[in-house]
Amino acid sequence: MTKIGMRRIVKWISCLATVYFAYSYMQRHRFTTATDDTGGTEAQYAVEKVFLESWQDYVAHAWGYDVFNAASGQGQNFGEKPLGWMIVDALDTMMLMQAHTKDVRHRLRLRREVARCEAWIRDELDYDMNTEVSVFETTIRMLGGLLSAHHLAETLGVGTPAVYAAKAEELGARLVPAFLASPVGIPYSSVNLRTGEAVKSMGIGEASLAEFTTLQLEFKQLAYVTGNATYWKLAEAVYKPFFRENDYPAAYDGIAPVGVLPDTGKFFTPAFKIGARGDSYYEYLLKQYLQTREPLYWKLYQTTMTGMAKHMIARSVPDDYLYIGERYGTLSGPFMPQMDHLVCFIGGLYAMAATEGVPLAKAEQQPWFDGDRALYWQIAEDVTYTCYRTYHETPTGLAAEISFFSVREDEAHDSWWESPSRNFFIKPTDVQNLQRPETVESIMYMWHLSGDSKYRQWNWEIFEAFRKNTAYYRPDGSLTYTSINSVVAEGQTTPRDNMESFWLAETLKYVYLTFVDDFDLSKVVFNTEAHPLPVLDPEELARRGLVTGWDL
Ligand code: DMJ
Repeated sequence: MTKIGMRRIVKWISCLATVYFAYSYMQRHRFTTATDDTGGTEAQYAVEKVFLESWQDYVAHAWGYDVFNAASGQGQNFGEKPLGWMIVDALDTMMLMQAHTKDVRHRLRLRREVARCEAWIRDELDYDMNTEVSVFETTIRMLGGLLSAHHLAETLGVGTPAVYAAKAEELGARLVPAFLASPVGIPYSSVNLRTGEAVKSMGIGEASLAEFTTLQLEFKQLAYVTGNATYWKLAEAVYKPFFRENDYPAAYDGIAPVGVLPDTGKFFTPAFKIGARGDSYYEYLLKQYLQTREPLYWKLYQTTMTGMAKHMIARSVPDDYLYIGERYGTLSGPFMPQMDHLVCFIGGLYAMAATEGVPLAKAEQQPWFDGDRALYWQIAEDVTYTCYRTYHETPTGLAAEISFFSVREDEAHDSWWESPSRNFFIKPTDVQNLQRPETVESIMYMWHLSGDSKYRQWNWEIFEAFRKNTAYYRPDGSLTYTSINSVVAEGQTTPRDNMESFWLAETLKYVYLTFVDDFDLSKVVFNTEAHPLPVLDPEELARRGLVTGWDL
């Protein structure tokens, strides 16, 4: 080639590069503020960046492992082989970001990472292992993750649906013995993936309410994808025994204790909580209705909401923050004015119950929008505000694992941290933050359903607090993100040496979706681990023989 020819080629390449960088810069800076009413392009970019930093640090230090000890930069597995805990849980966040990003370089990187995950799932992930796993955690994270990857691969064209469907079917089949072990169909809490041996939880062997009632969205979707109605039937069979054995819901106003004996269905531990061990029982009643439109689940959900208003909801002193407490013994027994961070999903749930996923203004015009729906919306606004305040008022801008609310004007607790507004306290044992998603989840729903820009501002503020306080620089200067020991300690936060998979699967996804315009919440149902599953057509379900086989 002549010198002139060479020069021309170099000129063309540099010309193309300039156009490419100018284009991607313009795309990124189309809107100038992260919380701009018209769009969140800059915020989207910032969240993608933190996601990619977190993810690529995992890839560099612990690729394939189930647990990522982020501060020390090491990986571990739960059993003899990896279950895909980080990879499968994070995958659909990458798929969604790839579909919605406005940044060309991010899109290319995300596409490469999706392909890396898919190849690992296809070639390395092997569920034939002599390892006992939690039925609940494996269902919500792995089965849910595989089924949503299947759904997004089909609808967004990002990946090979058959790879995910095959793995989901294999995993589902290996979880089935947990259901069959119980004489009444309430699954034991763990199962060995190779031998099928099912094991009750330690001690008396009770099943946690939230655990055996948070499998239904995934098993119903699996039945739909595989055409095997057994998955559907097994998942639904869990309800009848505990309803029948305990005169539930009538005798309990719809609020159930958190412990149940799996061989009979009898209630055991008399603790009533919407947080740990109780939370997603309530969530999956509404979400099954949204997934399949079976009226039974709407009826059940409404019963539980009435009971919640009667027995569990309270307001703090001095500013009336609405929160959901705990009861012990009976439903009129001692009330604990404390709320797990886990409860903060409930704002989003109430909002979805009010509008069924369409914007509030549209829902209010529907014949079904009645006084109950209006009340659900009001509770959604109030409890989401409280959860936001548990972030906004701490020195780090991050919420603690549990907040304890004031019931008296002169309330004081030695050695507990007191919020500036005096509405809540944090005990020294509860000051940690595990990068949990529930508050940003509710705020994401409130933004899409109300269009009120304050919700974007709140999630931006929380995201900034995560970015500042959960970022950790190792001694070699490399960056990671990790849970922290205290949200109230002054100065530098200390890391807990763990990046939970729900940081990638849920927290960053929900913050991200807050800044995606026009995300239609009436088309998908997020499982409790933020994996989006499709809303199913009732007529198609009936044609396939997938219908509810029980009633109250
Ligand atoms: C997640 O695994 C799920 O959201 C679950 O339902 C509750 N806890 C964590 C996140 O906090």
